[in-house]
Amino acid sequence: MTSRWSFPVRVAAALAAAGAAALLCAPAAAAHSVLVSSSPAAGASVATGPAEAVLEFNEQVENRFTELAVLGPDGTSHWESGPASVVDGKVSAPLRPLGPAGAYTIRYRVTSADGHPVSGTIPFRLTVAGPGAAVPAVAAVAHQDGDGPVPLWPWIAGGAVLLGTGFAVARRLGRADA
Ligand SMILES: [Cu+2]
Repeated sequence: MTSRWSFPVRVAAALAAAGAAALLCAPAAAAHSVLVSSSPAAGASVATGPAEAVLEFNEQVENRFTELAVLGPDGTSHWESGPASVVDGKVSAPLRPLGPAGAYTIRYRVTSADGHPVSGTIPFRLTVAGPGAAVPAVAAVAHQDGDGPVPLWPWIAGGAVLLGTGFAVARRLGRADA
C-alpha cells in the first residue's frame, strides 16, 4: 500500500517543490527596484527648466553608485548642478537653468535594494530656450559612479614599490654573493 502511494506522493512532492522554487524565484527576479515616476516625466514637454530632476522608485534604493545626469540636446552637455541625493525611493539632483530648446535626457543609475544596478534614460523636451549656457565637460559635476577613467597613480606607485623592492633585494643578494 505504501508503495502504491509512493509514486503519486513523490510526484506531488516534486510538483510542490517546483512550485515553491518558482514562488521563491519570482520575487527574486522582480526584486530590482522599478522606476515608478519622474519629474520631468518621460516624454514630457516643459517650457521652463525644472530646478531639479526627481526619480521615484517603487522601493528604497541603496545610496551608493548613484548617478543622475541630465544631458542637453547636443547629447554631451551636462545640466545637473550637483550630485544626486537619495531619500528612500526618491533620487534627485539639482539642475542648472536649462539652455537650448530641444531634447534633453535624464540618465540614471541606482542600486536596487538587492544590490543590483538599475539604469535607464528618461527623455523630455524643453520647448522654450532657457537662460542657461552649456559648460565644458570638465566643469560638469563629477560623477559618483565607477565608470570614470581608472586613475593611473596606484599603478605607478605600485610599480615604484615593486621596483624599489626589487632593487633592495638585488642589492642584498649582491652583497651576500660578495
Ligand atoms: Cu536584483
